[in-house]
Amino acid sequence: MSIQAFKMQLKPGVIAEYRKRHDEIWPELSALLTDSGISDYSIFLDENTLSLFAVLKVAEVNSQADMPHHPVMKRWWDYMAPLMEVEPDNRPKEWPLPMIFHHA
Ligand code: RM4
Repeated sequence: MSIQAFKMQLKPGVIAEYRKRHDEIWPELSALLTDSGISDYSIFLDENTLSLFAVLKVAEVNSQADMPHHPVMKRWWDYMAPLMEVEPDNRPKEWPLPMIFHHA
């Protein structure tokens, strides 16, 4: 298992909608995350900068690399694109955050 963290960027004026969509996360997306080896996935918001901080656990054996090609993932990214800074293919822009300290 490893812990990964990265940043994403929310657009202005959409905090409530972003939260609502995650409160109502699609069961098929939850299943895809779990089946891909991802657990303990949290997203935190910096309300000053609208920066989203994501942290998650990734199993030793995982299929994280396949997720961007999965139809459910693509559909979610298309759905979320109006709320986030995205790449041309609608996946969210991600800035990796290297771990500096961990207390287990
Ligand atoms: C985020 C973003 C990420 C996804 C989570 C579940 O808003 O779309 O890519 O992993 O939702």
